[in-house]
Amino acid sequence: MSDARSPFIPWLATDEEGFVTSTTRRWIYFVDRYGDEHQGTASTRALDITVGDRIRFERERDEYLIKGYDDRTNCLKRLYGKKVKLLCSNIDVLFVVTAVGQLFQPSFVDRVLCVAELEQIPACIVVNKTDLQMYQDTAFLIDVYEELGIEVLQTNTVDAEGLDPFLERLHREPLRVVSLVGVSGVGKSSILNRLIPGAQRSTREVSEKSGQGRQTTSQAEAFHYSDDEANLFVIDLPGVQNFGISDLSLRELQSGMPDLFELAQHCEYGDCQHIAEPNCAVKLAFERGVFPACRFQSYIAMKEEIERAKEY
Ligand SMILES: Nc1nc2c(ncn2[C@@H]2O[C@H](COP(=O)(O)OP(=O)(O)OP(=O)(O)O)[C@@H](O)[C@H]2O)c(=O)[nH]1
Ligand SMILES: [Mg+2]
Ligand SMILES: [Zn+2]
Repeated sequence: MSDARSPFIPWLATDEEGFVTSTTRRWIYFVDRYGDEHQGTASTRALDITVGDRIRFERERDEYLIKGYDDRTNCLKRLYGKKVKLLCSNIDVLFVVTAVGQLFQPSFVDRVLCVAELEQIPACIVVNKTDLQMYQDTAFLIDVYEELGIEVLQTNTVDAEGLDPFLERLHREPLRVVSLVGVSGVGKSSILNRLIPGAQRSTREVSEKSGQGRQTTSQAEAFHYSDDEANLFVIDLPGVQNFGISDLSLRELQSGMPDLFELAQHCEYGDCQHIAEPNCAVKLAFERGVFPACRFQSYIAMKEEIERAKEY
């Protein structure tokens, strides 16, 4: 039965389909097309379920068995040690959240953008905490990413209107699932709480966190958001410090950086690594200041990480 408090999810076609909102070692939490919440366990075919998956379930008395999940349009993953961690799936827009000042880390942003590009997840950068002093570095980085063709939104969670650019993005096209990714402390959960006050995600200053690990958010969780123009889920991810990418090949790394890839077409050697080769168009562009130093540094760091992983 339809629950008056809960939203109807039009893109779940049948009563046996659900949308995964969170997972634990034991349980998969999901909502059905009427917005009713359930918890179930997975059959062996559905063990790698992530938040954002569309599942098919069976009900037997009060127990729910998840039989499988639909093909994913994409899946955001990162390497943690030697293990691939699946973060979330079926993302229509990935918001890479940063903040003014030191929390705007291009080394992190470039990793996520690279993985998003390879998974064909549209990405958008959010620079949060614009109520604080806007440093020159931040303005420079905003230019770098806009130049790359990536939209950069500026938000804060202090003013009532601080999320307007974010809301405008949610309203621009029909979206089902978006996700917030970023290092710890940039304000992902604060953005979520502003957007969906009922979510009540805990938020904290990084420096206040003692002895309990670095992140405030420890579990990925999807929250439903709707207004006159939007009806979608927002996934709040735990802060990620090391977004490992060493499962990628060097070829993938280059494809994941479209600006570098385009320049590389003009290198003398087809297999140019852009380190010490003669007539390297990437190095030349870097030396002339056309290819931003931060992008070049990110490339070198990711390349070294991939090569290190191969040595073992
Ligand atoms: N000045 C200012 N502070 C903010 C803003 N947004 C969030 N904060 C503060 O930043 C701190 C971290 O915010 P969180 O929302 O917990 O950050 P998070 O990205 O979810 O962090 P993790 O869950 O650890 O990944 C909190 O103390 C917030 O109050 C903002 O727009 N301006
Ligand atoms: Mg959080
Ligand atoms: Zn080159």
